[in-house]
Amino acid sequence: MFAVYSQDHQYHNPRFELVDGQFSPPFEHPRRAETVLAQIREISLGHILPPRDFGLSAILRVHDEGFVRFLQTAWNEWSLVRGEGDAFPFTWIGRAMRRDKVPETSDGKLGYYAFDAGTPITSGTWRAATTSVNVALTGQELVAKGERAVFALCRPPGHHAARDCYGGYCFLNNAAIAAQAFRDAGAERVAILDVDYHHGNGTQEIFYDRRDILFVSLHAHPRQEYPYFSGYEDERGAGTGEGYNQNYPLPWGTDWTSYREPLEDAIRAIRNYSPDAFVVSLGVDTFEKDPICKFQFHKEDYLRLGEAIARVNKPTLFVMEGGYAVDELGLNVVNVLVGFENAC
Ligand code: OKP
Ligand code: ZN
Repeated sequence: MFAVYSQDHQYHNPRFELVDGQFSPPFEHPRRAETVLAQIREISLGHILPPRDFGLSAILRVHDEGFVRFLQTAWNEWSLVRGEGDAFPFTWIGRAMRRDKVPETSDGKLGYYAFDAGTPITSGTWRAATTSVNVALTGQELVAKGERAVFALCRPPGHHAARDCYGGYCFLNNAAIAAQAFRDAGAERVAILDVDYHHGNGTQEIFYDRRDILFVSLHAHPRQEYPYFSGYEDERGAGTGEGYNQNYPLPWGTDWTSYREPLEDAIRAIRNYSPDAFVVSLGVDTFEKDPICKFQFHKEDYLRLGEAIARVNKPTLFVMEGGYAVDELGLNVVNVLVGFENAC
């Protein structure tokens, strides 16, 4: 299997993250991608290709233009007022406040476009986030041209980024942009399976009213877990997209034994949909030792997960999302890819 990687992810290297009311070392850091790269080299997964530059057009198929321009200039505008540190919002749109007006100032725009306070924007965030999109799109192009499967080693991740919102360590939605690119390259139906521990609220929102892109997600229940306000079972899509969004919220403590059935159900739904292309939002923060998550996957379970994904039996693009147990991260990711390849 080809992998796509660029070291430019390193341009997103925040100094701190707001965790439990304190500025602490970030969970989402450059070493994550490097350890996954080392592990795919170690097992000789296949050639590792650099991304090519796709420009902004594919991004603008999915994201709001004002939002994209904001991300592009956010840190520069912040630094003119606030100096060299990373940009954090300090305000939010309250329930009954105006969401139809975008403020002009740095603080105002950060509050308008962010949905959490744990996602700093740094001087290099735009460069890293657009590279991450290019990694996904390079993988997408290879799959569209006939590869059975490609692994896009994206960083920063993307599945929390919505049409005009960033948060959850995500700025641009790599998986959604790739799924739309499959459609634009002629695929009639695209399925996305999100196995990250957290609900992919961004991907869900982007395709919520569409039936040409099926979104299926297994994740920790939002009544207990981030992102809290999205990911319930009754979110099933809207309008012509009704029935084409499927959530499997699962309780804290979920292990492979209790994950298997909902996963089989999800895979069955995707097979019935018969997509022309298949995108997997691959987070391995379901791991028992993940520092910010509460599922109980063991390392061998990722082989089984890869086998299950292979049963969809369609051209497949893996897009890297979360996973924060950095010592085991590479092995867990590779186990999914190896399990997949062995079952093909
Ligand atoms: C991104 B992805 C820790 C809070 C962490 C943010 C989680 C973002 C996850 N106390 N909150 O889906 O892996
Ligand atoms: Zn996650």
